Amino acid sequence: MHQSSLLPVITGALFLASCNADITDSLETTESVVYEVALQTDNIDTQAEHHGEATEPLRLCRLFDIRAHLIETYDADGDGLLSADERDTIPYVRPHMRDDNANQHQRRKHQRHKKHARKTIKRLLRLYDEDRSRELNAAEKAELDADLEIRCENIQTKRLADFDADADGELDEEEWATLVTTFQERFTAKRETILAQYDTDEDGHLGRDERRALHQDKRQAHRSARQALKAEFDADADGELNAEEKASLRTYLKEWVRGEHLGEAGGPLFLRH
Ligand SMILES: [Ca+2]
Ligand SMILES: [Ca+2]
Ligand SMILES: [Ca+2]
Ligand SMILES: [Ca+2]
Repeated sequence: MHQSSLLPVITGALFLASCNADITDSLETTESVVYEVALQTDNIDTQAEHHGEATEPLRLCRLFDIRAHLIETYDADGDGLLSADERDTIPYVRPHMRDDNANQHQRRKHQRHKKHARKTIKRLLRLYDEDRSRELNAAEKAELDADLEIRCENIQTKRLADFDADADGELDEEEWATLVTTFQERFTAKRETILAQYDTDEDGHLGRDERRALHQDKRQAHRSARQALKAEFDADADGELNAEEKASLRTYLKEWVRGEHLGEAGGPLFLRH
C-alpha cells in the first residue's frame, strides 16, 4: 500500500522539478487546507447554514489542532490525509455543491473559489520562500507556521476585546453566539453592498455580466493596493523596489500575516479577502 501511494508522489516530484512548478504544487493538500483555514479565521465569509460548522476550527489556534479537527471531520477514506476531493467537501472552505447534480452556477462558483484560494496560498508561500527556490524548506515553513499561530493568538485577543462581555477571559456559548451573529451580519451587509452596486437588473443575484464587472473592479482594487504598497516602500522613489526595499516590504507583509494590523485599513488585499 505504501508503494502504491508513494509512486505518484515520486513521479510528481520529478515532474515538478523538471518544469519550474507553481509553488502551491510543492504543498501537500492537507497542508494547504490547514493554511486556508488558518488564514480564514479572522473572517468567516460563509453562508449562514455553515456557520455552526465553521465556528469549530475558529476556536483552534495551533495548526496541529486545526489539522486534527479537519482530519477527524472530513477524512472520508480514513487515510489520515485530505485529498483535493475531501477538501472540497469542507463547507466553509468551498462554497457547497449541494449534490452530484450541482447546477452550473454552483460549479462555477466552486471553481472560482478554488482558483482564488490557490492564488492566496501562492502569495503566502512566496512571501516565506526566502531563497526563492519555489518551495518552502524546513526553516521557511517553520517561520510561516509560527507566524500563523501568532496570527491566531492576535485574532483571539481581538475577539476577547470585542466579544468577552463579562471579561472573564474566555468566550462562553452566549458570547460565541454574539460573535457568530455579528460575523453573519457582516457577511450579509457585504453581500448587500455588492448587490446594490452590481446587480443592475435587480433580480437578487449576480448574473454573468454583473459578476464580470465585479471581478474587474476587484482586480483593479488589487492592482491599486499593490501599487500603493510599492510606492510606500520605494524609499528612494526611483519607481522600483531594490533588494533592501523589497526586504522591508516583506517584513511588513509578514506583520499582516501575524495579525498585527487587524482591523486597520490598507495593507495587502490578499490577506483581507
Ligand atoms: Ca483522506
Ligand atoms: Ca525556499
Ligand atoms: Ca466571557
Ligand atoms: Ca526604489
